[in-house]
Amino acid sequence: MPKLKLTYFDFDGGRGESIRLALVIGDIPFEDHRIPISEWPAYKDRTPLRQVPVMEIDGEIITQSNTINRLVGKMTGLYPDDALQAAYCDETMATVEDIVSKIVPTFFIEDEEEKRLAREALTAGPISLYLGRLETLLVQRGGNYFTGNRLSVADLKVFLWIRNLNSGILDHIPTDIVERVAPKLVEHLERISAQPKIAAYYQQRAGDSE
Ligand SMILES: N[C@@H](CCC(=O)N[C@@H](CS)C(=O)NCC(=O)O)C(=O)O
Repeated sequence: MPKLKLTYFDFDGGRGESIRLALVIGDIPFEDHRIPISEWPAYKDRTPLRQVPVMEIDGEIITQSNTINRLVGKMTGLYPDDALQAAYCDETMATVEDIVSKIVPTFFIEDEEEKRLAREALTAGPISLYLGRLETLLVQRGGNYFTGNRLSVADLKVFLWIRNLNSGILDHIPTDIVERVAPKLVEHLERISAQPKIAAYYQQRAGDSE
């Protein structure tokens, strides 16, 4: 088994979290190198693209979250062997990546009114569009999982984005937007959260932070 080290921010979400979850579900040991946001400016130049996540495999660096998702998915049985099912998995992950890339610029809007207008426009437009598309994909794939009728890294990535939207952490994006626009994604979130290894992992994380 290669030696794995994942570098990402020190919170339980974002682009690094599905990678952590896949490795936890697959019982694959890895070094979970978490960088406090306050230390990021000083650390940034040590990464190839000034971005995280970064995965080191026996010291060799791999960047790009979905590439790493596919890699750990293959290592853990959470990525399909079949070409079409793999395309479904990739499509779902790329869809989440697309919408996240549209939301991220609003983090840097300092004027609160400007941020509100930007996020309201996103909610009415792209966020609703992408939620609808993801719900359609879920239904087309059988209604429970995004590919192969079983858990994959695509489910982890969607679950984490929906959890983020529902959490209220994104000011000016209503916490009931998913329930209103794509209720089947809320059911999916509940299905994924209830997976025994995921539930146990977050229980342990909650215990660690007490
Ligand atoms: N395409 C890259 C995007 C990576 C990315 O934007 N990472 C964010 C965190 S989720 C980051 O490093 N932000 C800090 C910065 O840009 O300074 C990927 O999918 O890994």
